[in-house]
Amino acid sequence: MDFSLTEEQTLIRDMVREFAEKEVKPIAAEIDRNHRFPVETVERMKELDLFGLSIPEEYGGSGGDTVTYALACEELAKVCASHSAILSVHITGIKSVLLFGTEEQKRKYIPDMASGKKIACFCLTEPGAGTDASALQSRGVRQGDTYILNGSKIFITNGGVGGTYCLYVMTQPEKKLKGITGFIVDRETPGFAVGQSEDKMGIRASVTSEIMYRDMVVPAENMIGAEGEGFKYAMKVLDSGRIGMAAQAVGIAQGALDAAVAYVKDRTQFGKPIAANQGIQWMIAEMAAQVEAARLLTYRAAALNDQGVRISKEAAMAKLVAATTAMDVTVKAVQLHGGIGYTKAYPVERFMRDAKITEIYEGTNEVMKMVIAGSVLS
Ligand code: COS
Repeated sequence: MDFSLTEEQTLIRDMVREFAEKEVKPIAAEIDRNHRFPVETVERMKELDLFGLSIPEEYGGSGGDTVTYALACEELAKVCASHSAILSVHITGIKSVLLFGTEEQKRKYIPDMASGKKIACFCLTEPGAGTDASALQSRGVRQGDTYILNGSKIFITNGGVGGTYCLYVMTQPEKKLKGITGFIVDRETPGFAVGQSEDKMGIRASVTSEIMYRDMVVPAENMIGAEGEGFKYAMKVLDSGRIGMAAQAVGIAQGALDAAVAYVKDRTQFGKPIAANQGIQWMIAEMAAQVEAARLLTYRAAALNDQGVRISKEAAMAKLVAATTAMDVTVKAVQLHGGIGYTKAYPVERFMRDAKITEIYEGTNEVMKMVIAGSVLS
């Protein structure tokens, strides 16, 4: 068992770390406060080829494996979880086409997504279909060589800034989850509209929007894979997406831990740094061990994904442990800062708000437990 990173993984991690430190960190508080999508750093991420990470070069991606992608998500989240979310969900958006699209679809759609020219969106959730992803109300009705799509989606990460949307709708409602079909939809398609964006607790610099489609005509050739297979495709895409989410949680937790370590060494009370107290040391020790455990589970799920085996359980374990860790560590980091930690003078209150979403999106902690239990008990 070799826990070391390859030369390529190390190079990309260091490149993303430098970008995050130099260019993202200085704006992280402001974009959170102003709820602002960071156009300038997103452009830089395109220049650095981050939007094509883990996407094969033959489709215009920048290559690299899932571990590399996880490292990038982690490094971004260490300073700003919004940047990590923007990247991670974009890659999840591409995966529907990469894993299940035809060769023609891959050549037609992936290069523009992988370059960042068209940001990708993964569109599954609806008001009545969250954890129960099979309860979709969106409908697709075949008409000749086309499908007519009607419905709406909510909580779509990158929704307001997307270019290409992988949309899952019911084409055979009587078949329930075996009646779900995926489609590739361009933002310019008549009938497609972006609705309101959410005013969120955390990851406030990422745009989370409602999207709507009314009598939208989509060519049948834009169908992803086979009709009725959409649920399985979406679940498989989410399996790898959850690695990005786990990595994001690890990054948030590491960022909070780093901030807490710096603070407890600097803050003096009763004539000595508070880090000299054993109570504080034990908190820091627990936080550090939790972060490392979450990281190892995340890298392992990523490495397994690259071996092409089913990783539903491993990804769910990584996301569950990493999200719980992120929440726990960020709450403790605020506590270690005392009163000032509750203000915006330090980043830990932002990390705490950002951590919460990792316990919810791309499958709640409870869904992760359902997936894990389903696998363990089978
Ligand atoms: N990979 C491949 N196939 C999968 C799969 C996966 N990860 N997960 C499920 N399937 C298949 C199953 O094998 C089963 O196939 P068969 O009918 O051929 O046996 C089928 O899909 C149905 O699976 P299951 O019975 O487990 O589905 P459930 O309706 O019980 O759903 C949960 C299970 C709750 C785990 C699933 O709906 C889920 O993950 N929900 C959360 C969705 C989510 O993350 N939403 C957030 C959206 S993005 S912000």
